[in-house]
Amino acid sequence: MSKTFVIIKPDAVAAGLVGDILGRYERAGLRIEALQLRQIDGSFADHHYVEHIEKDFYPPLRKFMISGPLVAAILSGDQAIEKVREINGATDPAQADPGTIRADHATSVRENCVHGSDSEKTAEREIALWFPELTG
Ligand code: DAT
Ligand code: MG
Repeated sequence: MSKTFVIIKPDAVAAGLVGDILGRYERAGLRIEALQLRQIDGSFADHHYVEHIEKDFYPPLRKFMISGPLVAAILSGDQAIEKVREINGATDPAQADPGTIRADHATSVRENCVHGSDSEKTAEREIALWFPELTG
């Protein structure tokens, strides 16, 4: 059993895709451990995307991430980190496998519907950042 952290990004919330996306994770056997609709500010986005803040693509990504409500979630299950990234698909929707969330719904590399932690260490860091009340 492992835990991972997921974001349903503002584009997907605005497009009415929350139910579709959560359903894909649940049908893959993952369990929702925490779930929150919220809007973040720029400094919070900087903490979440700390490894990207120096990159050229970051300023418009930051603007996008604070542009509207998003859904933050903790999911648990067997191979949760790997399963979520497989269901999400490649970062660039043009490269994503058919049937993945990004292939089906994302409109660009930047507005790509979902985030999933990329390792156990990242999942721990992101869960502590987004759900501090659940972290010991
Ligand atoms: P992932 O979200 O698949 O883990 P990442 O960590 O490399 O991808 O990048 C984080 C987010 O930044 C990604 O979901 C969308 C945005 N991004 C990455 N590369 C980009 C690029 N070349 N142009 C625009 N946005 C980009
Ligand atoms: Mg990443």
